[in-house]
Amino acid sequence: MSELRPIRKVLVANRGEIAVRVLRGLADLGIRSAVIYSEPDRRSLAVQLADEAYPIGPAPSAQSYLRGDAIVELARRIGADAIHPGYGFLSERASFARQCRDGGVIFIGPPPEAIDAMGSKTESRRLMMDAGVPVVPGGAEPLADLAAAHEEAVRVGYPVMIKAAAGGGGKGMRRVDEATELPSAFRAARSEAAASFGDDAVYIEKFIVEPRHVEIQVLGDEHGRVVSLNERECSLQRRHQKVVEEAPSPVVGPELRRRMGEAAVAAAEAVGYTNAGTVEFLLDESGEFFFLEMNTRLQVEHPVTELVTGIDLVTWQLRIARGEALPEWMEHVEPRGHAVEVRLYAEDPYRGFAPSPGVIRHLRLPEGPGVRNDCGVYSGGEVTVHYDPMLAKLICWGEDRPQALTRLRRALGELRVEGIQTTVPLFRALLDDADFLAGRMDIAMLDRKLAAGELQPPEGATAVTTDNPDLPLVAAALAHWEEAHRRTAGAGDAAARLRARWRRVGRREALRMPR
Ligand code: MV4
Repeated sequence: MSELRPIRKVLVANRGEIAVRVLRGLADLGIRSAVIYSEPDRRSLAVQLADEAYPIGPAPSAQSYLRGDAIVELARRIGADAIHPGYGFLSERASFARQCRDGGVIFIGPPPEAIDAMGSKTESRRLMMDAGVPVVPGGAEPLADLAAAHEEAVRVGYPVMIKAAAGGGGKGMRRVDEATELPSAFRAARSEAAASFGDDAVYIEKFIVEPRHVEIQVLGDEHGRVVSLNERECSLQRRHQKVVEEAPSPVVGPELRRRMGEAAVAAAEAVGYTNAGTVEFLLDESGEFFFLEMNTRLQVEHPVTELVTGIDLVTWQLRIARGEALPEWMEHVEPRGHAVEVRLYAEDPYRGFAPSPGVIRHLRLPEGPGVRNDCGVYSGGEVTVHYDPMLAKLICWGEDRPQALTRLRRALGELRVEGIQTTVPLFRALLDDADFLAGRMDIAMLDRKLAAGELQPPEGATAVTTDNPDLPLVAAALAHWEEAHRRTAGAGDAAARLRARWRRVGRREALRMPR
């Protein structure tokens, strides 16, 4: 094996759970780690776990985690051979990948040309059509004017979707059901595209009704091999934010998996892709799938793929970046068992997902067979309003989907987060939802159920209180102590202090209950 470029030290240009995840990958390869941190992150878990940590600026991302120049300069100064961008922040900026290249620092990700090619929806659609990857029916050219939009919509057939050419993530997107709605939707999509991307170009696609979001994980090396590591089902999302992901998809069998995998590999090859990437598809009820976009980074939900393939994606990102070749066996990886991930956000799901910053007064993470936590916080740590509210991911593996879900139920029962509200009660509710349990879902299901007031916390607040497995223990301990105290009446100050302490435990337990 020729290791063309030794990597001895890596700068992690990110924060939170993904910085921690990358640090672990570095440690597992015996590579020295450094991390940047903003002022509010100075006591973060990533800072505590890294071999070296460097301040990068104040809270606003533009003055800290997005300072590409300063980050490349820092990497050079501290002798880091490479930068891992994590997800978000600089991870999908071709300009940053170029800055790294120009500065002689390895960018752990795809070449800037591949990021650029996938960054434009119209360009990537053209490339995918040429590569034989199925795309949603529609145009590949920006629409000149309203007349062109009318013509295209009739050709494609209503309902249609107007999308920003420069877009992604749902911005500048409008569903249009009939011709009368087209003029206002066209204008709205245009101005939103201009505001969001500085480019008002829009195009038209057929609207796919109630599809699933199924994506394929790929890895590409620098020796011409691109492999598919199979699919993740990501339909459970709220307003374009994924909430639950799993692998494999409950509706993808070996044949569809093979075809989607081949399409994803063709997509990656068409843009000269290397490193880890994800090809997103819409999968309709008939089993037809359509390329949506490619995410040119490591994704939040990568652990479900790791758990069903046994492949450590972060260490492979590093190995690819130092020039290693992917082994031949990676062409034939089948999912083993089933994995489910839930994202713990510091948000109150029953108050409109309002942010819930504060100090984490107590954190008890679940453990045991089939349980993995990718967590960026700790007991006593503070959650601020400055960044994405995702605190941690809980990922459970089982031999099959029912066992994975049973373990998730067990793990959620063990989990305690005190001091802030989290999305945990929503997951408990989902585990009682017949559609979710049956694997029936589409991209609109979560929003639909939330709007209908479904997915309330199981049995309501008081019932949950009696469910708390700790309360009987506390009660028994208190009774035992009081009995002992009666027999040694007059034991004095120590006993009074102990009694006061038990009362505090009781009060804390009461506060611990979900509201
Ligand atoms: C679509 C679609 C239906 N038909 N395109 C949303 C974000 C962007 N990445 C693409 N999106 C969609 N494009 C056509 N032609 C439905 C969505 C969509 C969606 C896609 C994936 C995951 C969640 C979604 C939620 C709402 C809409």
